[in-house]
Amino acid sequence: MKEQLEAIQEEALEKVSLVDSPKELQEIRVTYLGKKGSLTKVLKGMGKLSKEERPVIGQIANQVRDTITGALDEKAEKLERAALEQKLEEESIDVTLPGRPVRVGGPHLLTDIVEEIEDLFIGMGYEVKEGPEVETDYFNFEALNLPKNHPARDMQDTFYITNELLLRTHTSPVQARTMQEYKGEKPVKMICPGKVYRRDTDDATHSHQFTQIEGLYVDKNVRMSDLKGTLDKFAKKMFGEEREIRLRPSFFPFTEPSVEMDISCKVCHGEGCSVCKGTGWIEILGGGMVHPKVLEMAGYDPTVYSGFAFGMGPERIAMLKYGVNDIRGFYTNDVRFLKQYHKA
Ligand code: 2NM
Repeated sequence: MKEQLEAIQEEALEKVSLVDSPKELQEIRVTYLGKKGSLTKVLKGMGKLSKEERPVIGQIANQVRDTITGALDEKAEKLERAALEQKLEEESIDVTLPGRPVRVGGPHLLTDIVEEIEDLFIGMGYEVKEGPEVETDYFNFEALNLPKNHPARDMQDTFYITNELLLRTHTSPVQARTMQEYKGEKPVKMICPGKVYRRDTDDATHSHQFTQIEGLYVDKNVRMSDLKGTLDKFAKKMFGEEREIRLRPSFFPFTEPSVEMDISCKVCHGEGCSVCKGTGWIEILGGGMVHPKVLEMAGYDPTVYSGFAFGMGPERIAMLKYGVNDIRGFYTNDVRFLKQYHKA
């Protein structure tokens, strides 16, 4: 019986040394130490032994059981450790590797300029209004004192869709719509940014589609001096406190009187240079007192209400502010151009 036990131990240890999975290890445990295991069977036969033999064989059997259990436990721990090490190896991260650069986009230069202008006027109590780019002939022309066959309609070549529908040539129709919406009953203080369209051939300074921001302030007792003060504030905030403005007489069908506004040249301080073409001044916008007919058509009594309006091109503002020399840069979306003007 002693030999039998020793053979079992030898065989079990051999098997334990060969396995490499916890599942197989468990199978060995059952095969030798389980209820129907081979060691258990031998122990069950101990009753047949003599009184003298029993304790001797019993001691050996215990030793064999302990040895096999020890080998199984040791192997189990070894396998567990190996599995953990493999897992750590597989999931390890090299924190010293350089990161992959994340390319971050940003607002378009024009978007930034438009928002900057919006913020300036919001700060002066203006609301921001938008309107349709496909406009009716009525709001784009008629309501702005440009009746059919008016010669001033030739000033802007228009993309017509039908006889009555067109791509708006300016954002003024948004102002006409707003005045009509307010029914001549309350003041209007608004700006309207947006895309406009003209039948132009694209070159460095012209584009068939560009951006406009127009402003309108209608109330009782609005005067030309209010327009001048407002635009002076705007020019200084936009281009620098040292800038001067000047108004020159001009003509627009929807304003009377009409003006064009220049800002003093930053490059030569009025001496005359290539940027201001020797004049010391740079034109940046147009405006004037809203024509009584425009007020009247929108439902405002021109003997009670008066107003000023103005319009500017954000592309031109951006070109002057940042020295961009080709308007097409705004629309071709070459990232090398655009990212030069990304704000931090
Ligand atoms: C300009 C110049 C002058 C203008 C007029 C109006 C309206 F709808 F109130 F009559 N909106 N914008 C206006 C006047 C725009 O842009 C150079």
